[in-house]
Amino acid sequence: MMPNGYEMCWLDYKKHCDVDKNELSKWFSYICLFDPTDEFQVVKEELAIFVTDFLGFRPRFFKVFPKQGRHVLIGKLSDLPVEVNLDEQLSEEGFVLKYVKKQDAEFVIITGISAAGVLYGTFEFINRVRVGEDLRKLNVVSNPKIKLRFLNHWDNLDGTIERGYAGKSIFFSNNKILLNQRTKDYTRLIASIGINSVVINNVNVRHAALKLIEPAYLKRLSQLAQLFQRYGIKLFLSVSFASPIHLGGLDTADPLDERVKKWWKEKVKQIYDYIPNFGGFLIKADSEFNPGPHMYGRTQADGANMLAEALEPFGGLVIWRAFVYNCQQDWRDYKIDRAKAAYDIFKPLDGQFADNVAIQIKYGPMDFQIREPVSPLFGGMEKTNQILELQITQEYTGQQIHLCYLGTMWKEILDFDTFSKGNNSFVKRIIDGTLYGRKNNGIAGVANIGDDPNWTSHDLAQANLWTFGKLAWDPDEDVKKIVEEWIKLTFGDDELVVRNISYMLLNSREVYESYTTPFGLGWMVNPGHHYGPNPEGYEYSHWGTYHRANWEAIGVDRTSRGTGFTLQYHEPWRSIYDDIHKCPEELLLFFHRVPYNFKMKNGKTLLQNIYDLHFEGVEKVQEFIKLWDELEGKIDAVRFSRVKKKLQLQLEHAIEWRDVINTYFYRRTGIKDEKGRKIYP
Ligand code: GCV
Repeated sequence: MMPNGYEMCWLDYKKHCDVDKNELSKWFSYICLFDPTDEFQVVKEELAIFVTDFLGFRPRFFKVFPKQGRHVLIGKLSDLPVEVNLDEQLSEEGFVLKYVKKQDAEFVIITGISAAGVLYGTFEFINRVRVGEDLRKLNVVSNPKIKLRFLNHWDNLDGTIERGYAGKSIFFSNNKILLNQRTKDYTRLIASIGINSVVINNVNVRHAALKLIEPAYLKRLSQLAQLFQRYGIKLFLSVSFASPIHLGGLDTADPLDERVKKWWKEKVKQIYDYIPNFGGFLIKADSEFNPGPHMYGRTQADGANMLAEALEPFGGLVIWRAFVYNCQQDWRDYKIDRAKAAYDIFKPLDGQFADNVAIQIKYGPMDFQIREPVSPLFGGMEKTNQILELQITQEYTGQQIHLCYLGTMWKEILDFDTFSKGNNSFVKRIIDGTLYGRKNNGIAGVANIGDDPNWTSHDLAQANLWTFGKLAWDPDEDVKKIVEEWIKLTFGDDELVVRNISYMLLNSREVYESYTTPFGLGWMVNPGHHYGPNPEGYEYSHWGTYHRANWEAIGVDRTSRGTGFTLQYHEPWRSIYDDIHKCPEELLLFFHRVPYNFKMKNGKTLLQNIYDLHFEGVEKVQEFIKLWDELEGKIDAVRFSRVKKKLQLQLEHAIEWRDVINTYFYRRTGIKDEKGRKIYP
């Protein structure tokens, strides 16, 4: 526990695994730091916290090169007094951890080309020490595969967080910007998982947030940006496309209007005067009542490029969201399919976006449901920078009350083969820039943190934040390995602790899916806050999210015979999704309208599968509780009981989901559960 009352997740250096601290101390009594340009202040700070908390003494730093003993040696590659042979080339943010013996002295070296690289290496080094890795075997070269590794915060200036489930904003309160110890600890936390870009405010830019790019806020933002910079992070802001009207007094925000262009150019210059390392803008335009270029008959490219032109001289980026769709649909209109919108709007613009524009695309064509197919826009655009948007915050996935580890889902998305350039055209190869050779690609996660003492409300939801960073650094990394490392750093390396928590995390997404909306159904939530079951909550609304269940069938026909959504995919997906017998069953109801008595691969009907999954899902939550109970006494009492309470609540709410959904279908169809379990008539 930190002195000011909150915890530092995986960075709490007091928790530890079974390691020989006396042996380890020998490496740390004499840390050699080569820092001619004084860039490693935060590296020093981090090591000082680590050695003090973990080993129990304050380390000393020296600039001389020792001839004897064991030492940690830190510096940029170009400044090191020893030669380090590399098996792989280092990129700007990459790092090296290497054991070297030189005559009577032994060194573990942390190095990189940039200060950020050395900092990332320091965090990784500390993690490896904490889990007891043999330092004499260290030989790591690690480069981030994805260039832009974003956290997006949906924080409002009044301190609330849109879709936030872990308290209030750590950035804003009462329309003021917060800058305190917590801001610094946040920066440490996210730098430790390799995040290099942060948007601190909500994409829905309203009220005071409209003024964030005014001098009254820019001064303080520049201090925040400086803090971020010390940890290799760039500050970005969400801005309103209508800012020239709100702030500039113009009567238009038309991107082709010369006055509008001029206004943005001057505004951008002013921002850079205050914040020389400013990252750029994130824009939600023409989306859910936010203004955009469509209002003026212009394209998304016209809008994005106008801003890009203003940012270009300063090296700034425009991150432009593809979440554009008609949110005023009539539910009676069977021709419009929201799933098709992003592709229909953006695909024709491929090649028209400026080099410093990146299109940020939600992973699925709808909106962060527990299961959706991967958006066909990945693989649809070849000449456009792309950012994959994921939701770490659990809006539709249990709101940090339910255990729902998302790493397994993200891995499936990253590993999805779009076949856009033949085999192996994976999403991860699009966003790491290797498939299409574009430069400004990335990954963005909508953050799940707030000012709760444990940052994420559910302690196990910290694993989602951790995993996001790890996959952003290396989308090829194994999720099980990522999870186990997190458990060891967070709860220690007791075998049962690692086994049980790992099992719970790795299975939790399927469990949540099974008692909520399996087979790609989605959306059966209460409108507005999106928590808890409501089978027809969105059925007659204007949001374009319908399942159209009647007495004999459910689902939307999105095949070539229906809305034509499947035609947005490359072969073989187009044919696979189009065919009810070939479509992956977990997505069946996303692509097809299916009779309840449809026979599935396991020989049972669709409806019986729905009933079974809901009963089994609840049983699995009971199993999670049993597994958690086995850990009593093996992890600290505070966190044990906090998680226990969440699991009990999850069980209660899973039962509600089970009964509401099963009852809904039973009442619709009149078909009984084969096994005669309790469903309400
Ligand atoms: C920030 C969904 C959410 C909104 C969110 C929106 C978006 O519709 O419910 O809260 O707005 O997505 O991603 O822009």
